[in-house]
Amino acid sequence: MFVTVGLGLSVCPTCLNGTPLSASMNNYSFVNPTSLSLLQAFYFNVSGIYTPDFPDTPPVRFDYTNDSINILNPSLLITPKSTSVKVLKYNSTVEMVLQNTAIIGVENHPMHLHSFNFHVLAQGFGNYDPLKDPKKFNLVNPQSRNTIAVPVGGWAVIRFTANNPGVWSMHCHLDVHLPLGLATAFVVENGPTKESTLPPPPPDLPRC
Ligand SMILES: *[C@@H]1O[C@H](CO)[C@@H](O)[C@H](O)[C@H]1NC(C)=O
Ligand SMILES: *[C@@H]1O[C@H](CO)[C@@H](O)[C@H](O)[C@H]1NC(C)=O
Ligand SMILES: *[C@@H]1O[C@H](CO)[C@@H](O)[C@H](O)[C@H]1NC(C)=O
Ligand SMILES: *[C@@H]1O[C@H](CO)[C@@H](O)[C@H](O)[C@H]1NC(C)=O
Ligand SMILES: [Cu+2]
Repeated sequence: MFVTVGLGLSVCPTCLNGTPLSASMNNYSFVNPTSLSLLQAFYFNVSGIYTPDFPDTPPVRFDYTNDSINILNPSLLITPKSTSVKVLKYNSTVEMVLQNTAIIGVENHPMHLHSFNFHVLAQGFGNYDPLKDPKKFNLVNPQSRNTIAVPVGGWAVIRFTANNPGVWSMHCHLDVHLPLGLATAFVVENGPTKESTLPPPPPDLPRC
């Protein structure tokens, strides 16, 4: 996956205490569901809580880290709200390039993944180069982390194995960016065995 992370503007300026600021991954600004949790929706097969349409690439290609972007291409600033997740087959290997954008402004985003540790293969400044930068991948002794500070105006490449079924959030860990929508979630499907199948909710799960 190639995933942009950064700020933007909301189409709904009054949504978040009047601030027009928004934030997104691949131009999808995440909104938590209110009627049911993501995990319950997955377990009980309830549709309409999330959409499995989080894209593997940004909908628009642009010069991601060019500071002039806000003036040159103001139409890129608006990021729509949704509850979009990425569905993964059990045990699949996920490689993700996290690319910071200069929309509104370049900023550090400590990207945190629930449930999994990932390997950090490479990091750099500017736009990720799919031809040159894979040569920098550390496939020998990469760091194992659950959070990666994507370099300001730069990129980081991570890899993990989706071997834990359930719904797992991936989000920027800055308190101010999370409610702005800098998040998505992975829905990891069940595996072939009982051990790789999501157990039912506990009987004492609090009810709304
Ligand atoms: C959800 O759908 C799956 C696949 O069709 C099925 O195996 C499972 O039993 C369903 N779960 C519930 C709680 O209905
Ligand atoms: C940013 O984009 C503008 C317009 O395309 C271009 O002239 C400029 O060289 C770019 N800046 C950098 C640092 O690449
Ligand atoms: C995000 O999506 C909106 C609505 O489709 C579009 O206007 C905007 O240009 C997109 N921005 C980027 C950075 O893809
Ligand atoms: C998941 O992948 C690992 C490593 O390839 C393999 O050892 C294991 O058997 C797989 N698990 C299942 C349930 O397929
Ligand atoms: Cu952030």
